[in-house]
Amino acid sequence: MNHVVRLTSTAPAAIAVLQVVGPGAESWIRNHWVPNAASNAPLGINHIRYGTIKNASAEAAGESIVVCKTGTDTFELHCHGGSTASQRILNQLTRDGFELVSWSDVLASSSTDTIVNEAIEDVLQATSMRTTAILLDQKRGALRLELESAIANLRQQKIDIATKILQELHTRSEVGLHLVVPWKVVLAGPPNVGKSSLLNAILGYQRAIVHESAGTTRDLLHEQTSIDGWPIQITDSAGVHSTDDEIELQGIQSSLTAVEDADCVLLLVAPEQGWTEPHHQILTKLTTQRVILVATKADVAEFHEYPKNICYPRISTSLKDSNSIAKLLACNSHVLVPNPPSAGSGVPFRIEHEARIRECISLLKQREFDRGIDALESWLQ
Ligand SMILES: Nc1nc2c(ncn2[C@@H]2O[C@H](COP(=O)(O)OP(=O)(O)O)[C@@H](O)[C@H]2O)c(=O)[nH]1
Ligand SMILES: [Mg+2]
Repeated sequence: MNHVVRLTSTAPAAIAVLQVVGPGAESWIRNHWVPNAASNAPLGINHIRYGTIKNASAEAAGESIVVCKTGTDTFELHCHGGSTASQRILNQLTRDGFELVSWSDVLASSSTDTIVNEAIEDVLQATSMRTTAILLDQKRGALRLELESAIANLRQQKIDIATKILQELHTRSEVGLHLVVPWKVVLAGPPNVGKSSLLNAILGYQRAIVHESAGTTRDLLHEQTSIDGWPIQITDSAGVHSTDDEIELQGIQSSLTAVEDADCVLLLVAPEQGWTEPHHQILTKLTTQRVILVATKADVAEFHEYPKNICYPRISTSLKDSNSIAKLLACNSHVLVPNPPSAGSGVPFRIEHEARIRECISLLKQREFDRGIDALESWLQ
């Protein structure tokens, strides 16, 4: 069967690689590809050849690619990264009868180890070296090894050791579930405390409009970045305050919903206004314990008068002091992942992994040891 697989991720990258497979692969390439050095020599295995894939419409420029034969009836086409160039070639191939096969289908047919397959799929979505390294550890078997060790201990009636292994894995699943899906970090506070300015300082460019007049930010503004290698979706929000303005009220409602959904909230307080009623209102919406109190505009005045019963980490920042922003980011990284998994340790990285481990821990608590072993073994089969 003639088919094509996109080997590289759809995330932005320098190069995209398509694998074209089947008895019709070579003739398709010969019909659509013009080698740079005119030659009718057959494509040998592992020979690298440069050329251009012709465009379906004769007027448009073709796409420069490298062709490499990697096996009988199997070729790789290396083209420019991003989705435009590769998608155009994919469209040409599928129009000519090549079936588009997904990565997960290829993995499922080449390996029976689902954790390995899942890790490979997630590595393709990873956006930092740090998260990639953790996922590669799981691909190499770190999670499987710890689960097998839990089973072996259960078989030897070492229930405490097995429970400890599973509990540690369960703790690590929190970071595991955020290797691809970013942590949601929300900047919240009353108007004019410097939320949009801080967003821009964290991102390193002017993403949000900053102005001395209150109510400049009216809607939620999301941006993807990473802090210390942890993927983050950072959200700037409208300032919370009392108003009758219908549009502002909608913005404030969105801010409070964002706080409710957040994995981490940076609650900003500025020296001019100090601690206000909106700060309390925001705190009542929290569903997370991950909060940092950020006293902004430290160059104007230092703010310290927090209410006594509010015990979250505190940081002072000033746009004029880049060290203070770096300190905030370090604090944020620590609040999100206080104990980063050490190299080589097992990390559950899918929702199903967390659920299976939680279920097994609960079986062990009920002293259902055989069912615990069965649950783990059926997962690893
Ligand atoms: N001096 C000083 N001014 C700041 C700082 N951060 C923000 N501002 C000013 O505070 C005003 C409100 O900032 P903005 O980011 O729009 O606040 P937001 O309403 O909370 O988003 C603007 O005039 C900013 O330039 C800071 O660290 N130092
Ligand atoms: Mg703003």
